[in-house]
Amino acid sequence: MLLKLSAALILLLALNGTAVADSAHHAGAAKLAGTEANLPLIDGEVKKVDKDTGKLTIKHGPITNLGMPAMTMVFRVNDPAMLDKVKSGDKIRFAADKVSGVLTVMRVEPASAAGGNPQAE
Ligand SMILES: [Cu+2]
Repeated sequence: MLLKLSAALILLLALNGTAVADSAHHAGAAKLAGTEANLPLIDGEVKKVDKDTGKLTIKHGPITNLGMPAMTMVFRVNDPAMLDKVKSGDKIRFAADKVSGVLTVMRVEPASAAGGNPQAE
């Protein structure tokens, strides 16, 4: 009787575990698909460009999607080409997210682009 009960319990746990793993998998896939487009653009100022390590030091405003207050800190960049687009002292707007636990700049644009591009008119 006891043996039968534990067998049933184990079966239940196994089924449960499968369900949890499955839903986690789907949630992860959905997050990946929509992540970058949904990230808010943060105001920042480039303090340092480090092409050797692929990192940017940015003085940034609050990053709401990461729950981070304004500060100056180092970010990894998602694409090394970003390091050629900015230089120290540039005012930028950027999106940041955690990629494998590392704070990463996902996209960056000059702050002036938001106010209208003269070339587009
Ligand atoms: Cu920060």
